[in-house]
Amino acid sequence: MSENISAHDLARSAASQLAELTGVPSHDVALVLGSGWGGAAELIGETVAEIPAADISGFTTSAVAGHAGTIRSIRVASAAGEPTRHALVLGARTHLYEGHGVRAVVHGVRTAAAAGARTLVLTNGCGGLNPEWAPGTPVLINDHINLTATSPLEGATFVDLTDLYATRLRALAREVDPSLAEGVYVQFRGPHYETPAEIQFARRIGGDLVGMSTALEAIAAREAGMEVLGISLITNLAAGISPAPLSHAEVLETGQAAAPRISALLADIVARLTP
Ligand code: 8IG
Repeated sequence: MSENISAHDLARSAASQLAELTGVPSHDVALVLGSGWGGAAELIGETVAEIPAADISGFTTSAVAGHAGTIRSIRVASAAGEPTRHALVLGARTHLYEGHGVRAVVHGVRTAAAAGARTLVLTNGCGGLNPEWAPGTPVLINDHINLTATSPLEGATFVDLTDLYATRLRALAREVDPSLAEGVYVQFRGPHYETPAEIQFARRIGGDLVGMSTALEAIAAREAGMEVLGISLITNLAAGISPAPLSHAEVLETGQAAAPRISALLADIVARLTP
């Protein structure tokens, strides 16, 4: 139990450092920007402060190309007459495969919750299992399957994960783009991509999207009482779905090509989020 307390204490002290460094005492919404999603921050609103994640307690610097290691506080562009809202944009995701443990993976989410955020938007780049979803397609996550064999929760913390990816927020996202498809996200540990046999397994157990993030973060967010929206960008067809081998270069290229559309989508969604 004392270990559990220290993970949350670390998040609370990170949140107070953030409040001090950004000058924004409390944030309303937090976003984790994954592969391909980095451009969205500019469109969400005016950046009030940008802080290297390494300056905040508990954050490890990410080694993955395409993952920005900064945390931004953004004043959300809202309609006239609406109260000003502040978004915390975590460009620095820690992946389980980096080997810093599951606490490090969810520290950003816990920090965002401690900073006041009641809504969390998790984005990622992923592999697609449906051949009709071309690379560059954004897909709403409607549920997940956690194949990491771990949990961010410590001790007898029995948390309900029904409607983890809030139906309400998915409906709100579809108001912005009615063409958005939905699917089940399967988190693997990585860092290797799957074998074609593992992708067939993921299909048979009900998966639509495969990746190396998000599920553990969503669990930690639910523990913290946040409402979660998850959106994946399909950056590649999963192994064996297309005959082409997978490459991180392809992932980055697809992300760049899709950036204008998905950034605008995300900004429109954030503008409509109400606590
Ligand atoms: I971007 O095909 C991206 N991340 N596990 N499989 C897994 N993670 C991914 C993939 C993929 N594409």
